[in-house]
Amino acid sequence: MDLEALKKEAALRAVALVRSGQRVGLGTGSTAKYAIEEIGRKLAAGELTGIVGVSTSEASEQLARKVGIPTEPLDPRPLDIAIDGADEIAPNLDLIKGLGGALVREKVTEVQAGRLIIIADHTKLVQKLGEKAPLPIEIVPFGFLSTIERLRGFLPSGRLRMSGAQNYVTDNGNYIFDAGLPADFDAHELERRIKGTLGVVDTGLFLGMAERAFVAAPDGVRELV
Ligand code: ABF
Repeated sequence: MDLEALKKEAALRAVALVRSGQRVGLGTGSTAKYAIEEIGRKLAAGELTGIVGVSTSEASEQLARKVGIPTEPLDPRPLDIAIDGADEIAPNLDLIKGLGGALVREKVTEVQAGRLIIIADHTKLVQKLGEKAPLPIEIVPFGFLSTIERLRGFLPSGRLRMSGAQNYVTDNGNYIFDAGLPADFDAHELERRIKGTLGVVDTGLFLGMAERAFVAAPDGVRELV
């Protein structure tokens, strides 16, 4: 089974938790795409009604519209559920997210969700965060070299994300510093320290936010809680 089929399997398991009338956070990335498509399919088939989607990126908003999911911008009302991918999933369901560039909108949206359901293929499982992926950190463009210098004071390895010859720009108009993580660190302390760094908007550490994860492997979908 190829990775795309696995991602879709995980996505379908998550969408099975969505109920008619719910406000649903729509994640970003190639796995979340399958969830958005499945919600659209269920709406078209009458298997779901009255869904309102809240998108975590411009790309997801466009896809949601294309597949017929009514959407609304985020407002202070809670979301019933959000479904999103991840770049790394630790055994306690702490996550690294943001290689897709949507970490701030994802975090701002998903913190309001009663349930955050993560969907992924088995390559995203790690024993410790930072094992495979860098930690994306969104920073404001103004004075970005100074912000990076401050971050390098305690995260010496890492680089500004590029898109070809240009700096990569998020949906919020910001830049991303992809930091290598040290071998040993306390995730909450690291999050506190990074967010306390002038010029930082937020990090791709999603700690204690996920309720469960559906992780698809060739021998089946594992549900982690
Ligand atoms: C979003 O998409 C991000 O938080 C994460 O960076 C990425 C995962 O993408 P994919 O599902 O394409 O691997 O969920």
